[in-house]
Amino acid sequence: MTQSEFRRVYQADPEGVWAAPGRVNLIGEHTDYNDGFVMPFALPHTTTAAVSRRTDGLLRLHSSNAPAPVAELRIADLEPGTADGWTGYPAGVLWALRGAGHHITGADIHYDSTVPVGAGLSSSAALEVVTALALSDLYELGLQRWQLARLCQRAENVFVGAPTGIMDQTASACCQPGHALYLDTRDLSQRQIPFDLAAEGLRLLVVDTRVKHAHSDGAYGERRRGCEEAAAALGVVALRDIPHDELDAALGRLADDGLRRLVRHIVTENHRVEQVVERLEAGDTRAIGPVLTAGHASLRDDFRISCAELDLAVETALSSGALGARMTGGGFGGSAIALVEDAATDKVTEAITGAFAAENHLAPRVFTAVPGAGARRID
Ligand code: GAF
Repeated sequence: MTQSEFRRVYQADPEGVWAAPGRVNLIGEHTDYNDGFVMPFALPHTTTAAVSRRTDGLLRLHSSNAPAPVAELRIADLEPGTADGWTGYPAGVLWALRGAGHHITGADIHYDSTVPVGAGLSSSAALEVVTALALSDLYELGLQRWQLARLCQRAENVFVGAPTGIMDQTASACCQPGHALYLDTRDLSQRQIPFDLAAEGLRLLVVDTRVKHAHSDGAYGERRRGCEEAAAALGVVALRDIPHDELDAALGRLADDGLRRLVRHIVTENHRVEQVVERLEAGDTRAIGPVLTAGHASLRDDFRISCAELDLAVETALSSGALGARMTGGGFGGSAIALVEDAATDKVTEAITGAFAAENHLAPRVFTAVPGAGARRID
């Protein structure tokens, strides 16, 4: 499909086809811009890119998901603000590669994607990472996965202008099938944690609420600035440097209740990531449920980034038998996750769908997430 569309659009065969996945974050929310811990896994949903090199300095972009004529950009002219909408992500990657001293003489790219857009499942990271990997391979740049992730984050932060952390790009670049990625966002050291729920008679449901509240982008930046202000007030490089057993003392040194709440979320969330890793490594998968649920309460009450739809999905999942549930991703809409026994899948799904209908919310999309592969060449 991606290949034949490339042929139709550019009248030639692509040199290769690459894929990069979206992600679900199991635990560790908003910790990544605090140098903390996260634990995402890759979705089977991917963005694929069919790509060929060019020699005339042009970047040509086309996507099945945004039917429009081919966008044509001159690589030498790329600066923040020079590419609109979805094209900003791949253009930003070219800009970041060039800024890092890599010589790219041009590319024709056609994209297809099955990653839901606006669902908090990292469709933008998938788009960035697939572009970076394809160009790194074709131009033989020899970039390692963590370097691709850093370049993609720079594209998103500076070129697109979204102040995100490094989790989504690293997840898309580094995840492995059947595993969750335990990542230290300070130095990008990582450990693959086996996460095979099917073998244990369990499932992780994703509930895409299909809402994205308008203030989400501004609120993300506000939370980030608040965390930085709190770290400065406490005299640490990042909130990651506050150990869990020193939380109360740190809170006692902050007069501002808003900052205290941010600190409490980040410090307890880092601790929850460690608890989830310990329980999974001990083979006690069902015991991660309450940790996930505690994470939701912290995001709702302390970090204050949940919303009515996410709370309803979580509360309904829990009251209909889920072992644990929480919102996942940036917040203010997007998706929630629920850990359920296989046998409870239909009951939980129907309860959520029914609760959304009763509140006149859009019908949510509920699906089972099985940990998939990170970015790769597929043809
Ligand atoms: C978004 C951001 F892109 C990530 O970097 C991360 O901060 C996440 O929200 C919250 O954990 O997905």
